[in-house]
Amino acid sequence: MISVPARPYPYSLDPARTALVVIDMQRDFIEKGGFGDSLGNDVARLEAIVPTVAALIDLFRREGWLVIHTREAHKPDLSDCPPAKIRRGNPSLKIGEAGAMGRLLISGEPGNAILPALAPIAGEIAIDKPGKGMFYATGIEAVLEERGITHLVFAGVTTEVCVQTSMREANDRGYECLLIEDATESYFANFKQGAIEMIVAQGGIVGWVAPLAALKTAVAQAKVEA
Ligand code: C5J
Repeated sequence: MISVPARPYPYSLDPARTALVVIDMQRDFIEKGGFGDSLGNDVARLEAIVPTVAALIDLFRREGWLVIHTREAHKPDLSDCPPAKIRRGNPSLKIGEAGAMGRLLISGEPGNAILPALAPIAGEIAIDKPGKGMFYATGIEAVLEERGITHLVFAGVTTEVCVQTSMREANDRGYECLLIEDATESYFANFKQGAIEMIVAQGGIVGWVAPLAALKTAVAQAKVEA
């Protein structure tokens, strides 16, 4: 077991049973002309975490640990997108309409792709999710069970929407969840901080939070002690 200094208390993980989940690091949320931009958000805030997310993915790849990527994505015929979701926010461009990077939030469109710097490689899992959470209508639970995964380390965007929803879904299913706080971001700084505090409150009611440096140091330390 590897013990990571974290809030609200150290997080223990078994590498053989741990996966990294990188939530929605896709052009639609991070680049101008995408879905996030259409809702009036300042997308530049999210781009700042790309190097940290890349370093976290790199750590998992070097250790040979499982990496899972998610995309918020709908089928081209929108049969998996509730009309309420399309209407929500009265955006300048709606889900399914053509924007600067193709149809917004539609699987296979250029804007729906994960950023090239963070793109999945062979052996990694990439899932499309029609909702905010990674478990709703994705089939990922069976995949995790088959691989014996019990611990999930989270990164990605946005902290209080798809990351927090996925962590809560995972927590309710019994997974031990750690959020890497400098590898997640929100369009709203106070929402990121608020989500983090909600996760660690009440003895870690949703899970644990730690910076990437704490995870890296713990992994290196475990090797020295082995
Ligand atoms: C949002 C997400 N914010 N990936 N999606 O709609 O957090």
